[in-house]
Amino acid sequence: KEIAILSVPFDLGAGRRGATEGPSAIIQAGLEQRLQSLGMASEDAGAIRYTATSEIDQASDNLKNLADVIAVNEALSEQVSRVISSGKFPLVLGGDHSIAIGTIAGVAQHYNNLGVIWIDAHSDLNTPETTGSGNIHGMSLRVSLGEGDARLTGIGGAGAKIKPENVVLIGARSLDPGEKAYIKAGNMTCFTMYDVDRKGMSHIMEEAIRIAGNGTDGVHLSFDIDSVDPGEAPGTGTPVQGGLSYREAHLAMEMLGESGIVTSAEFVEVSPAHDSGNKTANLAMELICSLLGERIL
Ligand code: DIR
Ligand code: MN
Ligand code: MN
Ligand code: MN
Repeated sequence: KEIAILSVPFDLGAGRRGATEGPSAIIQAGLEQRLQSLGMASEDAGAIRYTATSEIDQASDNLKNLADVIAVNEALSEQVSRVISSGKFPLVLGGDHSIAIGTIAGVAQHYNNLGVIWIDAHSDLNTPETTGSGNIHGMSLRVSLGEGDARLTGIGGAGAKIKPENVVLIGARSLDPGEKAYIKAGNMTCFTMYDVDRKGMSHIMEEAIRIAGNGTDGVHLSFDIDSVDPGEAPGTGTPVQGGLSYREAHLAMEMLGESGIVTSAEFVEVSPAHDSGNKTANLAMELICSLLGERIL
């Protein structure tokens, strides 16, 4: 299947700027050539264009830069849907994680019961009521579940795009009180770093593939590069120690690739300004290749 690469140079959903340069850094790491050597055709579908508002409103409380987040995600949702209609596999490069709102809204137009594998140090399950930062990249999964500000949940059509029982979180180690309460109360599976340490990544991925694939008609992978340990992925806005090792991250991608269940993917939060050389963008490029079929032997 041909890969359509959609770049989303956007960072107004995050508290620290820098993820706008993520897509170009991942592409410049040699993504297309490497996919070509795997025998995969890819098309650089270009950057999402949207009309930005003139003012930066970091001051506005619990939904910072709301107008820009809405504008970029409406445009992204349309582009993602168009890519799927054309029979291609959408590969979205962020950008901060607020762009998952648009990606999932676009993907969900084509699947009645979409599974989601969300690999992240965080859970991005905040609402305007529970957020401590006001940054919308900490709310995107909750918005996709149909909860939060109606102007966000309405992107790409009103209502929930996914169901909590079809979502699997992997790699969590920094959760806000409201996020913990939601996970503990609900039917969403969350494999924290404790679980990864205790059971091993191989077992965790077998479980994740089984749960996200159970009764679903497609599976979206949302990969926040801050899931990986800052030693391997320093170039990101909100690094958290104690993350996935280099091999755990690759194994997750290799097993997802082998499973054949993934129907769309996004890689977010690469911030070259915080990187050491191009280490983190290069890692993201490699992980994409592992997902799409690259193997050691
Ligand atoms: C925090 C950090 N939970 C927030 N979230 C991040 O701002 O809501 N998500 N960094 O990726
Ligand atoms: Mn995230
Ligand atoms: Mn984030
Ligand atoms: Mn994160």
